[in-house]
Amino acid sequence: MKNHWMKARWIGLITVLMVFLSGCGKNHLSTLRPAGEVGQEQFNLMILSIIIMLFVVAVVTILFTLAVVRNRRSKRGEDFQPKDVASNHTLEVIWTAVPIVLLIILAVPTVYLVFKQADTSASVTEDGEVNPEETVINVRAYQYWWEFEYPAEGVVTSQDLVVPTDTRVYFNLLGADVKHSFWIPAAGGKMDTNIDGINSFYLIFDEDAAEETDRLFYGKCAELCGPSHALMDFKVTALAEEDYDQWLADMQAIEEPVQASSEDAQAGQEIFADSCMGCHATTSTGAGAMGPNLTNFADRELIAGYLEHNEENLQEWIRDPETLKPGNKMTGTYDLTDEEIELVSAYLMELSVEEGSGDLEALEESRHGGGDGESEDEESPEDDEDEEEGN
Ligand code: HEC
Ligand SMILES: [Cu+2]
Repeated sequence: MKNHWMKARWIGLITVLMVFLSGCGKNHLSTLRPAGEVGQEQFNLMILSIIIMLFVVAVVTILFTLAVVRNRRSKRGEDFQPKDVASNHTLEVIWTAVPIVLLIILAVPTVYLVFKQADTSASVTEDGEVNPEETVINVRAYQYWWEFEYPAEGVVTSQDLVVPTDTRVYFNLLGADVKHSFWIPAAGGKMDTNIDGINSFYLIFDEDAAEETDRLFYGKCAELCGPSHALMDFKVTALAEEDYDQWLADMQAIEEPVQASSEDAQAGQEIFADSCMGCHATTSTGAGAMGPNLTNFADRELIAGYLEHNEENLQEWIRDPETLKPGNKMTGTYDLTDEEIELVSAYLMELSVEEGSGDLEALEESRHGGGDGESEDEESPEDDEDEEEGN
């Protein structure tokens, strides 16, 4: 009797777990819901290997069960000896040939896709320059943040990656300090960012998939790189081609640091020039800096890759980055009073490039539920963020 109860409890537990798991697989960060061709190909490969695995498991289980059931002592008697099939020629041929065939079935598409997805030859011209016809982005991974350079356009940004939809986006990956790994689960990857050589691949972001997720995908560092590895996130905004071009033009237009408008922000700008400018650029040029480029800081989705973007969090970050992101390279490099922190954050909150492109502002509002309900998607990324950050 008790045994039956134990069984029922297990079934209950497993059912609850399954319901729980079905909550996984959000559009904007799941490998299981590919957002483009590369992700889809990798997903298909996963399915193929799972089918082959299940086939092997099924065949072995059936043979094993048959052998056990048919040769039971109670049925066959005490002295029964099963037939000796050691070195049976036919059987040996079968169990050598079948795995070889299975491995070939797995190997052919795998090798084909490995080469196909690593083919970035279109991203360079014949004389080795970046091809201006293609979207090429140089990614540099730092402990614990990301820098994105658009070499053909001369634009640099950080933390929030902006890409066009429905076209190949070529990435050249490099690590600045230790080895990291670049991963946008919904779109494909991952690939290591090494220190001593560039790794390249491309991803595609479908326009339809982008619309479903309010144009926001999640990116991650997928290589344990230090105490704040888990906080080394970035966001990907996938825009239709013309909005993307507009964004690039807006970035390019900022050739000089934007003059702060309010009085507080002006005072903040001076503090920034004294204490922060050494590491942070406020024009969209110059890759390889000590800290993230802040040209479009106010337009970003998050602060430091994971904090909700508001002035309170910004001040907290400037006051005590070490608590928020242990081991980061900004800690202890300046000494500001609370008042100075307020002024400098007032300045940073003015660093926006999106005046020119109303579409991006509308997008921002729909992501944050401020708009008139463009985001019907009940699994909008916003919901998820609330869970993750526990606000
Ligand atoms: C020694 C170089 C250095 C100095 C000086 C410095 N920072 Fe930073 N800052 C960094 C680094 C590195 C990061 C990235 C930290 C991380 O996420 O791991 C960062 C991140 C930030 C971020 C988050 C950026 C983003 O895109 O989310 C803000 C905002 C910021 N710093 C503001 C400031 C301000 C304001 C000052 C001056 C009071 C300052 N920093 C001084 C190096 C520096
Ligand atoms: Cu990392």
